[in-house]
Amino acid sequence: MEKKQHYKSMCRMCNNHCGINVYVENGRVVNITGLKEHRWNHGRLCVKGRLGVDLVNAPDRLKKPLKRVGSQWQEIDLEQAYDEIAEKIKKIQQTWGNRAMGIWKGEAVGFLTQEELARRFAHAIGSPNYFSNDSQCYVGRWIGYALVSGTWAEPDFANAKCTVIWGSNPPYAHPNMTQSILQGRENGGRLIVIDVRLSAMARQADDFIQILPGTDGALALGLARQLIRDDLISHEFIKGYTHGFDAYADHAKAFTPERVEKETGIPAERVVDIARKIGNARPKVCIYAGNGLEHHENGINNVRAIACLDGLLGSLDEEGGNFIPEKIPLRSLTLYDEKPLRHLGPIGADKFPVLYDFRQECHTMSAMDTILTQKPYPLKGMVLTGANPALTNPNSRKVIQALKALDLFVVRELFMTETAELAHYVLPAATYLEHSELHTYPVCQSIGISPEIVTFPECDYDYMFWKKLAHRLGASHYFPWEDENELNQWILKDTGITVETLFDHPEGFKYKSRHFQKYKKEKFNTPSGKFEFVSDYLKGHGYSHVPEYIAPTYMSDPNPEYPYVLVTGARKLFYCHGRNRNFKRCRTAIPHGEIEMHPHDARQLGVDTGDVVTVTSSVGSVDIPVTVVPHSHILPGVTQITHGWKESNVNLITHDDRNDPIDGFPLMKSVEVKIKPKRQEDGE
Ligand SMILES: Nc1nc2c(c(=O)[nH]1)N[C@H]1C(S)=C(S)[C@@H](COP(=O)(O)OP(=O)(O)OC[C@H]3O[C@@H](n4cnc5c(=O)[nH]c(N)nc54)[C@H](O)[C@@H]3O)O[C@H]1N2
Ligand SMILES: Nc1nc2c(c(=O)[nH]1)N[C@H]1C(S)=C(S)[C@@H](COP(=O)(O)OP(=O)(O)OC[C@H]3O[C@@H](n4cnc5c(=O)[nH]c(N)nc54)[C@H](O)[C@@H]3O)O[C@H]1N2
Ligand code: SF4
Ligand SMILES: [Mo]
Repeated sequence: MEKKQHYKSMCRMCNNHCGINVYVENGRVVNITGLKEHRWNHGRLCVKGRLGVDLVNAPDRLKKPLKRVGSQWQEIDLEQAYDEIAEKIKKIQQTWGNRAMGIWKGEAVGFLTQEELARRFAHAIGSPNYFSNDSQCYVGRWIGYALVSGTWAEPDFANAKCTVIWGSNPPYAHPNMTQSILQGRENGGRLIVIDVRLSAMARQADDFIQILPGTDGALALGLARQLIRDDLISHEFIKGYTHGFDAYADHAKAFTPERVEKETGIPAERVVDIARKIGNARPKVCIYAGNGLEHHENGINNVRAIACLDGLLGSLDEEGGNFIPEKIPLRSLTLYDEKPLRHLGPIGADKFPVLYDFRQECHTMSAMDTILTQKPYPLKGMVLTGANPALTNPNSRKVIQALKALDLFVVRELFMTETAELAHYVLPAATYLEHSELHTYPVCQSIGISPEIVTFPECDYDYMFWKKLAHRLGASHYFPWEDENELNQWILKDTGITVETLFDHPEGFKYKSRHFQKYKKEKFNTPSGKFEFVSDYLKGHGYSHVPEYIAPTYMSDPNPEYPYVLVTGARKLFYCHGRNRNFKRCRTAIPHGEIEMHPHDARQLGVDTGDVVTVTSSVGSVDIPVTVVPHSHILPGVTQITHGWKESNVNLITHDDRNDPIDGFPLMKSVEVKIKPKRQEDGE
């Protein structure tokens, strides 16, 4: 009998890359446990991490390339599939031009190398049209923070005297972060949670501030006003290293505690109290902004208003504050310098230039309109890997209609998802246990590598896929590396670290020890080189230079037809977006979607837990079972639905065309809806 083999690797069931032990018997992954010595997770493994075994061995995994023939799927040889796809890409390029092709990477293939490969391939074949899940994920927060301080810093929770978790639920979404937050608390730090719901994190808090959806900017400005009035600010930081303080302070003046109460629903005296608690802990204050702040029409400015608090408190790049990690000089795979293509009009860059300036990302929502209208030019082909936009992008009906209208749609997947079903070719992908990947951990300033542990014959990993396709499209010189091992060596070349060293350090190789207050020697990565309370760059693009507050529409212009406000996407423990619904043990634990509803609203609607309601916005309707939550969980009139359920897909009712004007994020929270009980006679 074959001996059990043991590998040390990194989990990729979400983007946390926890260190793991992987056990293999007779070529089959049989167990995954947490890697004790790993710098990041210290042996902890969350419930999704364990599901890696279910993922790699799933009976419904795609192992053969499939081609659509009429309404049927036909198995096809892999090389034949590549040949046919390349021919079809060439035809699109010849007929409509290179920019008629789009490339899309999703959350599952992640960031760093996999993201850069997708970006590289797009440019290698002459198209500026790179799309991803990121333009509705962390990019809003990233841009919001980058506008203010040139970077999105990493909170040093363990050493904080006061931690503010704002619109995030780490116990479900970031298990490791939770450990550092609780460590800070054990060390005597205070924990403040600002959320629309009494989340798992909020239940651990010293102070839970329940806020109305989308009104966070008003609170941030109110806190700023109070901190300034009480003189709980860092004069040294403001004087030495910032730009635009007076204009910002002047703007904040209007946000009296009473005004904040009116905008946010938070009692005025609590605003004053929280400001004092935060101010008195300065500079050891960690503020972490989560996904709850995105998907609003004033999202970026709300994030900017929060980011500005770091400058007031002088907590940026402080121990126990928001720490700015130092980078490791990895070689970049993107071709933006070598082969810039902005002149070709990346989709969405005209409407949302800030998104393209900061991220070189195209706008996925605009892509759907472009496919359907051929304006500003035809987008005819799409190659997508590791995403399921038919379920995860707003306005699913339009997404499906658009993706179906493509001349060529290629999907690389593990499973036959809602998106894969729309494709012309579905190619089986390799899981994270089937290829080797580099990953950096900014908080620990360390880097790790994962080994290729098992393989399946026709499940190419991403690099091999892009390489084989590029070779058929006359772009082979952009993909010269024989395999991932050679590629990883090339990426590491300027760091002085080798692949072998990384394999010798499964705990993560520390590339640098931490230094604080680096701004005393180096400039901030902003146009002024300073911390920017106001942005002249934004002003140049016609936006407000101060982080202005605009109330969400359901507050400023309530529509009696849609009396409830819906937030979406609060993470659940077992699921990651559209993933894991095909695993039995997940379905047993959380069998279906739900709308979280206050008892008062449930009573008014005459419904109880388990009853199905129809939720309707101006975009569409969805039927979903009710969960009546405890009184303190959510405010009356506010509801929540998590995305990712085919049977009750909330993105059927979210908005693709109501966007944050700065970064183009879609309105998927603060959605105005009406709710009706679904009666038996309404049918299924
Ligand atoms: N209403 C609403 N919608 C949201 C959000 C919200 O808050 N509310 N959140 C948004 C956010 S933050 C994000 S990040 C997006 C995520 O949106 P997507 O990127 O579409 O994420 P997933 O649904 O996880 O899709 C990942 C797909 O990749 C497949 N996969 C898994 N591993 C691999 C692999 O190794 N290789 C390949 N090729 N495929 C693999 C999985 O089977 C899965 O179908 O959703 C967004 N959608
Ligand atoms: N288990 C699991 N883990 C995941 C994921 C997953 O799908 N499942 N997805 C991963 C990805 S791609 C991402 S982007 C992260 C996201 O991780 P987080 O940023 O932590 O996002 P959530 O866990 O959705 O928590 C968002 C919180 O914001 C609250 N909220 C909603 N609207 C508002 C608002 O207007 N104001 C305020 N203050 N709060 C609001 C919600 O009630 C919720 O508790 O999670 C990652 N981790
Ligand atoms: S948090 Fe869980 S799913 Fe995410 S990488 Fe860590 S163990 Fe894996
Ligand atoms: Mo995300």
